[in-house]
Amino acid sequence: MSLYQKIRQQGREFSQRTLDRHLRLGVTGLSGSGKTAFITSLVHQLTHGDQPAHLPFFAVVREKRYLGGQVNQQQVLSVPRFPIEQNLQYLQQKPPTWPPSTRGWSQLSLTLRYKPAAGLRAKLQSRSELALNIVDYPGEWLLDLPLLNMDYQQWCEFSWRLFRQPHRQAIAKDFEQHLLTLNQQDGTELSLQNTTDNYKVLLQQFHDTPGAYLNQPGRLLVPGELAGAPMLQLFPLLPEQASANTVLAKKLAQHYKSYCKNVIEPFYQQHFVSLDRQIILVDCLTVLNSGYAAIQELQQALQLILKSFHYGPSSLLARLFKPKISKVLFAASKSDHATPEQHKALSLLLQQLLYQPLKLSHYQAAVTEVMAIAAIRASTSGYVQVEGLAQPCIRGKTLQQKNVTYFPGEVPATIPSADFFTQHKFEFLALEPIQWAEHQPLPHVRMDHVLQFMLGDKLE
Ligand SMILES: Nc1nc2c(ncn2[C@@H]2O[C@H](COP(=O)(O)OP(=O)(O)OP(=O)(O)O)[C@@H](O)[C@H]2O)c(=O)[nH]1
Ligand SMILES: [Mg+2]
Repeated sequence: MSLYQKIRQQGREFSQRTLDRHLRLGVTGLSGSGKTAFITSLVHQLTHGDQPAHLPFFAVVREKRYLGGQVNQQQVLSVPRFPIEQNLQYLQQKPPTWPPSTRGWSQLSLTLRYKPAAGLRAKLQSRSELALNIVDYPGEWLLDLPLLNMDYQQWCEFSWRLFRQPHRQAIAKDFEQHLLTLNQQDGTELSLQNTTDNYKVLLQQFHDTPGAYLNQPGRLLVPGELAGAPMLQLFPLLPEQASANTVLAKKLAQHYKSYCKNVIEPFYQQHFVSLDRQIILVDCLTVLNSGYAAIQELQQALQLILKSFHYGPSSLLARLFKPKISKVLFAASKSDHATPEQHKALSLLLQQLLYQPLKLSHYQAAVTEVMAIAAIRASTSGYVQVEGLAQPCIRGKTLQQKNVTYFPGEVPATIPSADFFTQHKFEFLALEPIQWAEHQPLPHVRMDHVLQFMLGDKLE
């Protein structure tokens, strides 16, 4: 982006923010939590969903004041644009499929038009506008944020404590062995690259292990435009190796510092520092499938990530010069994998999972809410008769393209104990999207509640 373009864009945003007509919505979640599906649904609901029956809880639509939303033309052509049209195409295929996992960052800006409800704005204007900015990125990159609060030595200690957890230990054995035989005075390019390649294999194995969420650095898994950059030659030495004054330890500490300064810090500044509102998506059902250790690691990951955000009330001056997140929605995503009467338990489970972070954000005075949602509903719900009794069930298509009608099981309202998991197995199935045509509203669960919580007050 040229300096001139940057200044122009910033100027436009500044004037909209001065008028309080601009909102940056942060969509936060680990890889696979449903960020891309959520943004796709949000944009489609805002640009097509003006039917009160489809979004009954979204006041501006229910009150027939919504005049429509429009995706803005990208002002700066070098900025990657969120591929909304392609994502919708995936959902329209026969059979429909989910948009692929995200490999780089992209953004989209929308203009929402509405009739003000009452007050001064309604007296002065027959229509008003709100600009909405959203960014998508690979979930793996989010896990880099906690690295900003550690130095290389601390990261090595943190990593090896993690790698010694029961669900990771066996997988990390080969890499540990590799490090033990490594010449600690060899800081050559070839040696660094070789061990980095080994570490990359380990990270990929972790990534494919259910419940192993905390895989750092994120750019080793999804390098984006950084593929081949020397600072990506990065891996955690064993803590006793990292604290020794060797050529290798010094070189890796240098790469770590450079990675934090040149990659994580700018990414954080550009996309996370000035958020106004945030939705945190958590896939609680998949983590239940993966067991107790997975739940603990998910909690740890969320707790670490949420420390990176600034929460608090938003005055106009604060919004302009020291932005803070004033509203946070904790959403249990993919709730359509469970039957509707289980959704209450699902949001209670999420609330418990986030106990620490929630306490933190309450403490810092953001308005928070917890709910179970599905950005793009992939099942229909109903009842089947079992021995004369109506049993709730859902219908959908598995990823193996098999039509199924079943009761996926009860969702525990609190985190089950480690013992419970030794006797009980949760099996919430992943489902393919429902066949859908673009002129139809995109099926969802509680996206109208999400929109009302996130945007309702700005569309008054
Ligand atoms: N049933 C159902 N499945 C969903 C929903 N949203 C996401 N999924 C499933 O979750 C998978 C991951 O969703 P994404 O939106 O790609 O997740 P992401 O957070 O963008 O993941 P990364 O791009 O890897 O960071 C999808 O491929 C779907 O299988 C939903 O609302 N309902
Ligand atoms: Mg994605």
